[in-house]
Amino acid sequence: MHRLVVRLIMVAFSVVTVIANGEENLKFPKDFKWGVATCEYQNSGSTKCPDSNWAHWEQQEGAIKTGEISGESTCHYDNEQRTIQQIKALGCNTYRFSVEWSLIEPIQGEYNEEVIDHYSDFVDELLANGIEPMITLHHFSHPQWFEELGAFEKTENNKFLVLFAKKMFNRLSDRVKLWVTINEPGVYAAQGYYWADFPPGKKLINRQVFKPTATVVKNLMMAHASMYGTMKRELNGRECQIGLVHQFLKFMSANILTQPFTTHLTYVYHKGIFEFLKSGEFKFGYRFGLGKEEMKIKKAKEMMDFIGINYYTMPLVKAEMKMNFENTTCDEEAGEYMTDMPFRAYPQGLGEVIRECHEELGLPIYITENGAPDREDKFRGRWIRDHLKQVSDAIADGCDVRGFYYWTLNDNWEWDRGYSQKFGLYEYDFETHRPTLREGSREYVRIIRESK
Ligand code: GCO
Repeated sequence: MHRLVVRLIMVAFSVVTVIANGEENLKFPKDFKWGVATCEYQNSGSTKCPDSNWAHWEQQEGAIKTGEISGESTCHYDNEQRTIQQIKALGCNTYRFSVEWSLIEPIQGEYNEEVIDHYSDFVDELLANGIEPMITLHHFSHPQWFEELGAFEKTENNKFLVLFAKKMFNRLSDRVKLWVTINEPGVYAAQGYYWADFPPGKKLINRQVFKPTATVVKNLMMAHASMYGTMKRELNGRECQIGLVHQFLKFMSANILTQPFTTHLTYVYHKGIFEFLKSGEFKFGYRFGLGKEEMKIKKAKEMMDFIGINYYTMPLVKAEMKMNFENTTCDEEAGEYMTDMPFRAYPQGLGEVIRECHEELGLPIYITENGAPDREDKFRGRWIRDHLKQVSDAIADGCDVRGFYYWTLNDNWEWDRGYSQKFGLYEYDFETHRPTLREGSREYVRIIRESK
């Protein structure tokens, strides 16, 4: 309550800046956090992280649609200064990145202190450059030994992630104030167990189809709750905010025939989790033939200090589809367009989910990922402006959005799609290892500059 009052006073007194941005007016509080988001595995690849489940997975025939392996990617781990200079050139004052568990604990129980020191030094460097770190503890990649133990298929494995979280938190929470436990539990479970195109690629466990999706989501939620509780107990008076990042992936139907399918998919990726966050009651798979799992633990408010929204699209489905979006479309008459993945640009969806979170969860909000794959840089600037307009409008309506992290800094490894998707604000030359700011990205730079 006290924090809420302080926050309201701060918002009331903070000078709100108006940006003359074409016909649109974008307004952000003075203390708004401007960021970019990355993931270590996607940027350091299997060369640096050979003990990751992803390094093992991508070697399998057919696992990666482009037939590539991640290799060195953008050599993120060994280029801290370059990363920092790139972030500064954008005018950003915060950076979301992941600490790679498979590098830190490549063998169960054996921590590599050098790697932990590396992240600690990186945090110091970020802070010295006026960039606030936001750390993600689990971003799809984890040690292969954890995968071989059954990862989140078994509740008893959660303790390994909790121990890792505790170790990193104790080392860095004197300086890192923003923490994400798990990135996109819904996507992790759906890709790994429902579609089976991410590791471990299992649709069937004990002959029960789809049951694993429900079990894995449930265990991820329990892992989050345990991480949160453990980290909070380690605070010792420090002020840290700990949250969960969820992708708000809702599917819409282009025609009535696809409605049962879109309802089902929305449930798998989003609704089952969101209902749980609202009520504390988990009834995953209920009525959806997913294998039933039930539990009652805590509501979002009791187990997170903020919600991280990852938002890209609300796919418009025209026929039964696989997760490669091949049967999705857009409404061109309404000014919509397709990105390269291809999914449609649907900025109003971001406004909708921000309002939904504000009303239903009542927690501070960070937009922890938003961005577009746009190889030719045809619409990046427009995408950025349109999505930030939604954020600005939601703030004007009273939603407590505290920051925005663009996905992502450089073109990088897009999981099962290899290097085919160009999400970078910087175009990355994988031969010379040189990043170049894209024209469209200047819109982000401009909006940030004018909001300060
Ligand atoms: C995810 C991730 C990122 C992706 C990004 C673009 O949503 O899968 O958090 O790792 O690269 O979303 O697809």
